[in-house]
Amino acid sequence: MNYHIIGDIHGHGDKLEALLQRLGYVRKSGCYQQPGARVVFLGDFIDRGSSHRRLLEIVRPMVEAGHALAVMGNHEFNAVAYHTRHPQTGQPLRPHSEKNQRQHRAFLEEYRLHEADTRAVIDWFQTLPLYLEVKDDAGQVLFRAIHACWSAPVIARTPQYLDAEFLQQACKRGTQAFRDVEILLKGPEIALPPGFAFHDKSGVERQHIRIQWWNEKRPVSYREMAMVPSGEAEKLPDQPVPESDIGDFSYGPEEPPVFFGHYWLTGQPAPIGNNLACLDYSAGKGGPLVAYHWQEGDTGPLRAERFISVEAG
Ligand SMILES: [Mn+2]
Repeated sequence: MNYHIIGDIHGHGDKLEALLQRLGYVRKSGCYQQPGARVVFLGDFIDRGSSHRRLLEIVRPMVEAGHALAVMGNHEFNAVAYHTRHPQTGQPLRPHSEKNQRQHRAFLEEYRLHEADTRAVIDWFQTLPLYLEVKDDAGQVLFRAIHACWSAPVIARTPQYLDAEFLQQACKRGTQAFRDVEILLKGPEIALPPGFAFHDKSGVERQHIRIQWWNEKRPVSYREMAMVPSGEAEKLPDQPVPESDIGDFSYGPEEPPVFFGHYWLTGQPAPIGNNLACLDYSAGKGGPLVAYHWQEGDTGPLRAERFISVEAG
């Protein structure tokens, strides 16, 4: 089996259709397919673009017919919470605040609140796993897929699918479930020591850094562990990060390859490490939609020449 692993689409059904065609998928009886090949979607289907319906009418049939697998992104998680009410209080699990509404607006323009087709799509989001291992016929793991961060200890204590009770827990700030879902779907962040800060891409001053969760150097400094815009790393301390902050994060070279999205990368698509590849190259903000072609029988390091991008639909 060949696999095409596809990064964050964010409402751009035109880019998805162009990429699938480029990869050799053909629409038959309303469903894109290719003999001997399957897609793995890394989540964040929604929010931002203006062709959600077109996109979801491609993705859902592919997953339901077994031509694709998919994991949940933070935007699908938020959507499930936004459209689900707490059974006791009757309040939405994600408040309909101005900020949350704004983040979700592009989706809501195509799928209106409380309508039956919206409910159907949200129910489908809830069936998506938080993490996935793709195996060969002999049961050996070929590779892993997750929206933002593969952390073995977090995954070990987190259910693969969101049932009603876990969903309620995960929407409650301060719970273990809330923290764990943030790590898996948004990636871990740690606080800088007092007095330190950097500026993010929008120029906003921040005291928390996103970390390279795969970095297994120990001890490791804040500067080495941080994912910050170029030029900002020098502002970070050269002192070691306390183990209590990063004990759950590392990804050894002997582990199966892991594909993830979420990080809004730019530039020439390439692996982050021999067994690590991020496939989010900002399709939601004018960037290309990117896939990785995993060929049957692949072993050894991931390769830059297996990345395939389309700029526009
Ligand atoms: Mn994301």
